Amino acid sequence: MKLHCADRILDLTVAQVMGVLNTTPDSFSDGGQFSDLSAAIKQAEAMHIDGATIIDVGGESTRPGAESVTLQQEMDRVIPVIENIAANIDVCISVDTSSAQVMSEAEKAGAHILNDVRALSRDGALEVAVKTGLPVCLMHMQGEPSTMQVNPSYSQVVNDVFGFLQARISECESAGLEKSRILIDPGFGFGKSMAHNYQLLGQLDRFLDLGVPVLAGLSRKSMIGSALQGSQGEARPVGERLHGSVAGALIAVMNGAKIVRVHDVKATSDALRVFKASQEYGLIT
Ligand code: 7PJ
Repeated sequence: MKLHCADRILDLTVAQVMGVLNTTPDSFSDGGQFSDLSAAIKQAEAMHIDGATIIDVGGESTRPGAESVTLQQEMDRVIPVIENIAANIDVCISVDTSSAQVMSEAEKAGAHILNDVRALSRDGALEVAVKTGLPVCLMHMQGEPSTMQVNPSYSQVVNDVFGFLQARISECESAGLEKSRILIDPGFGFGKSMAHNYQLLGQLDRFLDLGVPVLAGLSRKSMIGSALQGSQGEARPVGERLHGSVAGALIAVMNGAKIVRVHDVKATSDALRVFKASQEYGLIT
């Protein structure tokens, strides 16, 4: 299965690693240390060398309770980074945004994939996405980041998320976005309890019925921190979730994910290479 991304082709017969490049000063998992341009480029380069075939550039923090960002701030954060990566690194660039204007400018700056945690629901986003000709990741989220973790509720989480994504794929297709350009993501941590997240992870293969590649992002998220909680019930700190995150990424891929969005690229790539070798030698189907 090949995904055409502007002038590039991603081979999704093998699971690909998407490295997270946050340009937000308040990003929860890297403390904002990459907000400076040259540091961001260095980080992108390192992730590429470590095995990332996609770099996901984001300028809006969507962690629970995060403050909203202005359009200008988001533009100032992500566009120079995208331009610079496009000029210097031989890698696919995705832009993590919900804004139509940012999508449009990102495409001009050299982005290859649009990644929208709001599944193109904001004003103009769907129209702009169609115009760019780029592939789009449609993610499920219940609520908005500021309040989404307050009391997430579903009648049956896997069915509900499946139904949402199925409807969104149809709406996008009706608006002129070809199915071959669509990716879907159940949105781990976006308006989901621990139980919701693990039901989605355990039944991720259900989403393959939608007929488009599945992307999964659970790196360093609270579902990992909660599974690794200490004896007093305290969540494992964000900086100590590497091994748990690698396990989560591997489970996602074994359950059919074709792209995993991660912070720890080298560790994840190593795990996926061992998985691939096991498949090639017939140990796992
Ligand atoms: C995701 C994302 C995710 C997709 C973020 C974080 C929060 N995009 N952007 N899927 N998460 N497609 O990294 O914890 O899960 S930002």
